[in-house]
Amino acid sequence: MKRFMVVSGFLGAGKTTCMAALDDYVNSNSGKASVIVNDLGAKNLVDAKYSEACGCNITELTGECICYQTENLVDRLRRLMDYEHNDLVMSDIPGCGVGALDHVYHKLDKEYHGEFELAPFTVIVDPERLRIIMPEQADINLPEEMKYLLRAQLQEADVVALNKIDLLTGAEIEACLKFLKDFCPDATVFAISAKNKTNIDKLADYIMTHDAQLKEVDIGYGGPEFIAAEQKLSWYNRQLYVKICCGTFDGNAFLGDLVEAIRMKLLRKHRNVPHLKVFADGADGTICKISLLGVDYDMQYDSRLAQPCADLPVIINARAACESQLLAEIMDEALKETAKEYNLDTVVFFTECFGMMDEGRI
Ligand SMILES: Nc1nc2c(ncn2[C@@H]2O[C@H](COP(=O)(O)OP(=O)(O)OP(=O)(O)O)[C@@H](O)[C@H]2O)c(=O)[nH]1
Ligand SMILES: [Mg+2]
Repeated sequence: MKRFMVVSGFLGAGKTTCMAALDDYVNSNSGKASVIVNDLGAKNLVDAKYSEACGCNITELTGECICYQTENLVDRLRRLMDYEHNDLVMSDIPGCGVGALDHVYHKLDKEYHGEFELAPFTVIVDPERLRIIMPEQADINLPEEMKYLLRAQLQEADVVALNKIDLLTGAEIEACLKFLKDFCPDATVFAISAKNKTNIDKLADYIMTHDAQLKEVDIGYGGPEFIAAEQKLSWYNRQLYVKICCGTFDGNAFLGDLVEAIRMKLLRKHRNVPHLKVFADGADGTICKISLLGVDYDMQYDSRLAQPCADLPVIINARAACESQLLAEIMDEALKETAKEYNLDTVVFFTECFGMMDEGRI
């Protein structure tokens, strides 16, 4: 029997980075691992492209959260396990997601009993976001309603991985760990840096040798707090192509300025973007990937193009605390203005933008 694990956690907590680190560790040490990149909306998302570029074994399962496509998930797991002989398959759920303990783990246990070995339900935590539910109740410009998602995700956890410890002092790590151990007394807590691969070996060894607890917890799924949180969030996915009429341009600077333009416009409207991701494939095989974790933070270049470019295919994914209509307008304006600054022609191939709870969304 082969192991399957769900990796949950708030937007930008580091799920994708952590799964890539675990994938690399398992593939180099004890067997074969693979990642299912799950998100709402279209294919060709930044997480899939970036994970692939980092050398991770990935397959995409998009459209809906894995909570609502059990048959597709099972088909995929059977292929990855029976034909491709993976020892561990991990899937994330969308970063606003909760409910996978019931909708995925308990469902697999009941309806496909014995077919899959369920590894601990793992929740990745960003210490900066955790501060909003810690006693200090930090105000980091996120809607109050997000607190429900952070708490509900922790309630579901068998394993909690406090991520990004490379950014913390020893005392800060201790304070976060103490809070997490009190808040989730039946979970095993790790302190990791997915980026630097700190303690990924310990986390991997644990999830390969322990089983999910299959806890029964009532997280208030579908209730008023759940609805209030989901109502605050919008998803934006766009694929486009930019080209300069003559010469070359600095693709890294262009994408950075685009992110900055989006950030400033959201800030002016008092909206936020818990995770904005931009990805571009250079002609020389190098990539640019930028993450912005909120309007108050600096953008993070996770990878840069090595050379100036004449053209560039770009993917933009935003998970925003902003109404979908306003978000779409902000994105259009930011692209138009930034492309003009760099003298670029733009072709937009695909755009989708929806509020999580928009009326009429199928
Ligand atoms: N300093 C630091 N940054 C990290 C670490 N792990 C992830 N990050 C950064 O945090 C940002 C978000 O990481 P992702 O892995 O994309 O987060 P995610 O949870 O998959 O985000 P969504 O899929 O949008 O919910 C990226 O810029 C990462 O490089 C870490 O251990 N340390
Ligand atoms: Mg991700």
